[in-house]
Amino acid sequence: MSKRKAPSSENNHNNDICEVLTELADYEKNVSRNIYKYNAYRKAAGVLAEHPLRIRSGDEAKNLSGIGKKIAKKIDEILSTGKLRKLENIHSDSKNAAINLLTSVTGIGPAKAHSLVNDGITTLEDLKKNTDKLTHHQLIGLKYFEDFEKRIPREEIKKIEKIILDELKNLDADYQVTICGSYRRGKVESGDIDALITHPNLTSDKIDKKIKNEMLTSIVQVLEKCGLITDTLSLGETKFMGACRFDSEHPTRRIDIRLTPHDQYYCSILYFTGSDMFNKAMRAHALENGFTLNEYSLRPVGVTGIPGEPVEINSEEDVFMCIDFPYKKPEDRNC
Ligand code: 8DG
Ligand code: CA
Ligand code: CA
Repeated sequence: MSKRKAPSSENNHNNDICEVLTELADYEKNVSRNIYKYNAYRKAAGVLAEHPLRIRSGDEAKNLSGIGKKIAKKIDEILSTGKLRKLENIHSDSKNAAINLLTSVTGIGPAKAHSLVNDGITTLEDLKKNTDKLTHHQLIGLKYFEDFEKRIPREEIKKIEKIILDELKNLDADYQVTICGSYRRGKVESGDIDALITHPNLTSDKIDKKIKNEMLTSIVQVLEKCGLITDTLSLGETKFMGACRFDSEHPTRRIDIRLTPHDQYYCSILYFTGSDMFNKAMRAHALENGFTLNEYSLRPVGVTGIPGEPVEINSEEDVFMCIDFPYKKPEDRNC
């Protein structure tokens, strides 16, 4: 999805400011396509969400990392008027509104949204009349637009998790499954389901693309057969993106399934648990301590700047320990 949510609102003393900054971030990403500004607003929102006190002025906010003069000025305006003119102007521009709407259809990114709007396609009705302009992924996104906009209650993900665990156990008892994302961070609702799967036979040194692809294909087939998976958006070598449904009483949900080598499993779990802001902070900390961290591995970076061989990782805790970062439980990674 092209829109990422505002940082957690639970215990957030600066929620109103965070919401405005997150909307500005979305605008920069989807309309201006300025990723630098997008990241700056996201970072500022993240820092404010984490701040244990209500911010009383832009000057005070400037003491926090990631908040400079321009954002501080906006904070002053929000605090004194309860709104921001820049955002009001953005809202009143119909082209922006159209791009925002179109980018909320899965598969439609900012570039595609711009091109559709330039062709005069600005509403879901317009999209339905121009299906020839859409890819298979975008068509499924349009088909389930209302369903995909709905948040998924934790209890429902729990039930879906059980189906996946049971079905894969039947396929091969050695499969390991972890539902990551906001669900693993303990959220009561999630935007989609992020399933991470590994198998002891799958290791990065003897990766056989064909075997990997066959494994993922057979996993998807089993989940289709039992009626959980309803549609495929894309099926790659290691990543499946699709739709699933618990039963006909429930909406259709977005599900991502990733197959990861066994020796990379914990780095992947860490990455796909997020939050993305937490990942950013952790990666930066890793670098300061001479390591490079990504969804695959943790590697030392020598003076040459070239990453060395991956460190052997057998748990998430191992990663925290290696980079000297105090361990945080998934529930505490919601920044
Ligand atoms: P949600 O689905 O409830 O909205 O939240 P989420 O589970 O945290 O977000 P997600 O979009 O499903 O992404 C899952 C994790 O993937 C996220 O928590 C951290 C990792 N991730 C990043 N950066 C990005 C990114 O730019 N896009 C996406 N989709 N995921 C990212 O660290
Ligand atoms: Ca998710
Ligand atoms: Ca996801």
